[in-house]
Amino acid sequence: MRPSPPPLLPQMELGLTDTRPSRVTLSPGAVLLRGFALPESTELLDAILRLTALSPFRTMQTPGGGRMSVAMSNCGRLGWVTDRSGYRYTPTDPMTLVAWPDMPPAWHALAARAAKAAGFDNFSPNACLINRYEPHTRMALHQDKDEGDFSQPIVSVSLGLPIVFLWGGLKRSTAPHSILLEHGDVLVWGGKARLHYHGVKPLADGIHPLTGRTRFNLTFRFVAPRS
Ligand code: MD3
Ligand code: FE
Repeated sequence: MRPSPPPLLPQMELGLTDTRPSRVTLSPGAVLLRGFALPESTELLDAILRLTALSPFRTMQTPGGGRMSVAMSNCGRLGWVTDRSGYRYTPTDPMTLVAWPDMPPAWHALAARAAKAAGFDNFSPNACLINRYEPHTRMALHQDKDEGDFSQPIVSVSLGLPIVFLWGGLKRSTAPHSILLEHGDVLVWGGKARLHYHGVKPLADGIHPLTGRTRFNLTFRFVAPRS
């Protein structure tokens, strides 16, 4: 029999106060906004279910012939995909052969508000990658460089189980720092941080009251229209 994970003890029940700062600059251009999306987290989770009923979660093939362990979907004008022919953004979901679902206005507004809070005005994402992690799912160190316009930040929203996020430098060889991303946390990556290597450690098993054994991550991007 598998040992069951320890029950979650809310801090308040333990009589503890979270004294960590809510806004942390990790490096120039990289800002962690702890709990920024907490007030709308249940609405975000409801919307993820609605959107992924239209464009279901799927694991994608890498150009090298492997398969990513993260299950993905998208909303917005463009969606990120990978298959044997490479990484790219497409206006159509290759699984359903119709356009990706519209980005909910509340999602666009949240991403723009977070970017502004981190010092990036006028962020208007046209793509949102929706990642789903189950226990053991991980994401290897990589750069996000398929967007074409690196003057715009990327805004990421974490929901459900916590995960250890790895944040490296401009070269793959730079040893990454570890930082815990929790339910409701928002990260903004712009300026010098935009092309930094990053990834996540394998998701540790657990039970989140709103998502069960799952973590979701939303990444809001501005993808330059192809000329
Ligand atoms: C730093 N996702 O989808 S989010 C990705 O938790 C991705 O699902 C991870 O990396 C996840 O591409 C990490 C935090 C993040 C997202 C984009 C970044 C950090 C970033 C782009 C540039 C630098
Ligand atoms: Fe990434």
